Amino acid sequence: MKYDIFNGDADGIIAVLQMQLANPVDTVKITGVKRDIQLMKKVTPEEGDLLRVFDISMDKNMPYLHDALSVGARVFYADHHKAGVIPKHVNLYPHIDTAPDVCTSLIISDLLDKKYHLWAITAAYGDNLIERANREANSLGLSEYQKAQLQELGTYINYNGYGSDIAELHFTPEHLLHELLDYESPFEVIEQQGSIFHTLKEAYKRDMALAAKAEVLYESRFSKVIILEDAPWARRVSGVLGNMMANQSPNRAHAVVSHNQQGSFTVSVRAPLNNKQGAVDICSKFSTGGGRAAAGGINELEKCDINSFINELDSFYESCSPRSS
Ligand SMILES: [Mn+2]
Repeated sequence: MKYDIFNGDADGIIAVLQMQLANPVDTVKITGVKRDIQLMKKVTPEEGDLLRVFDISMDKNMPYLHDALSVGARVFYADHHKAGVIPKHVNLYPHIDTAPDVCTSLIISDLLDKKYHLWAITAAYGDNLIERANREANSLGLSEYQKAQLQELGTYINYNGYGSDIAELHFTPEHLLHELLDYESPFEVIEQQGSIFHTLKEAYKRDMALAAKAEVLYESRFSKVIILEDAPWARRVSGVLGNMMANQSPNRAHAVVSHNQQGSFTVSVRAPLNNKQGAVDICSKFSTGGGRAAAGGINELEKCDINSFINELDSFYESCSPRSS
């Protein structure tokens, strides 16, 4: 069997998209909502299987990776999240780069000689790597308008990945991948009337209009925390809202708190854009937290821990903020 195992956000979907456009392979697709990252757990590999894994932390999948290798499966692994100690194994092909301005789709684009670089740029915008995406776009001579278009598409695909479970998403990540495979270039799906781009755009606008009224839980020079109400739309905007606030106020850290179906909070953290560090460290202090330097999350934060979280967040960025104000 062959498997494509990928995160359900823009970066994960577009990593597979590039591979499949370059060389269509019939694979079983294993994916989930954005926060569902222990995806290798969902596979029972056998000898001779090929597992291609995209945009999920190797560290979080390590036991399943070891299982796969020990039964004699081959594993291609491309990612930019915390990796842990990468096993040395003849059947493991790791492409890991945890630099803060790298995403999985850019790693894949390099492997494919930038054949679908417009798609990789779209994914970089989706992962909110705006500066890097702009730089790559400039190298291709894209106009400001074209850059804005790719940023929109990346944002919408990313937005679609957020929710408590697949049922809360507008499209399953697998379906979105399937739809996007019709387009060699992201500009084609943007230009086509009635395409999935336009459907997502409308949905995004509806949800974001509701989000504009969110309650501010905490605000200082160093951080801002907002809380959303307990509703599917709120869980869908929780990630993109953090990115949007980060872009608007680049010197502050941001957290978006939402209610989950386990009765606790789900938290999405963005480090200040001008100080991309610490998000993963703050989130990892809580048992279901993780992420990378610039962006992290806590899947299930007990409600009684909210003040301790806010305290960790604010004091971290206070302590590393430049002294000049
Ligand atoms: Mn990513």
